[in-house]
Parts: sequence; C-alpha cells; structure tokens
Amino acid sequence: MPYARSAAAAVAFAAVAGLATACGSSSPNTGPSTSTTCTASSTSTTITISNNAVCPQNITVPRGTQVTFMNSDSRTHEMTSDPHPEHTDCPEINAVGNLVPGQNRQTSNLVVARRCGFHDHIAFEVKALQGSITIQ
Ligand SMILES: [Cu+2]
Repeated sequence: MPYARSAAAAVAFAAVAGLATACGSSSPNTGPSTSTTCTASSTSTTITISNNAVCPQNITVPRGTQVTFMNSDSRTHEMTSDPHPEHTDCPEINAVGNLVPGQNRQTSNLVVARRCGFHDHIAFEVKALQGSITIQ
C-alpha cells in the first residue's frame, strides 16, 4: 500500500510545517496570547527576552548570584530596576541596561536578600517585560 503510506507521511509533514510556522511568528504582539510557553525553570539564573516577553518572569536565586539577561528578541530592550523611572530599588540590575538583539549582560552581584522587580525601561508599560528576582 505505497499510496496510503505516502499520504500518511504527507499529513505528518503538514503538521510539522504548521507547527514551525506558528513558532516562527515574530510579530511584536504584547497581548495575552503569548503562545511561547515559558518552560525555563524558576531557579534559572538566565532570563531570556523573546517575542517581547521575559522568560522566566520570576526567579529565585541565592545571595551572591549574578543574573544574566539574554536578548533573543528582534528589538532592543533596556532592563532596569523598579521603580520606573527612578530605578533605585536594586541598582545591581541597572548594570544590565541596554541590550541590542543577540546581546546579553549580567547584573552586578545580588548580595542582599530581598525581592527586586525589573522592567524594560523602553517599554515600561509592557507587563510581559516585567518580572522579579528574589534573592535568598
Ligand atoms: Cu524605567
């Protein structure tokens, strides 16, 4: 039954192609339909920016950690400490600052046990670009 077999293969290929198309969307959508599943662990020390969102949004790290922000997006982001626009809560986060696409930078050592909120200073109103680092 060579015909049936190739038909099944064609269906499987179409499904894979459809999936790839859905993932490849790079529209600057800031709505709640962030289909990009944030699978990173909350104990990660790297926060990745893509599709105008940070992932993971909230992490917990031990004291002394430097958190890396990786810009995997197609636009520039400027990661800074809350509150906006003073950025005074956790100045260690301001060491990250401006990240062009493909760039990454670390925070300074986070040595004080507390919760540090951060945001993208360029797009400070975008909730998906806000998050927190809890230092324990
Ligand atoms: Cu700001």
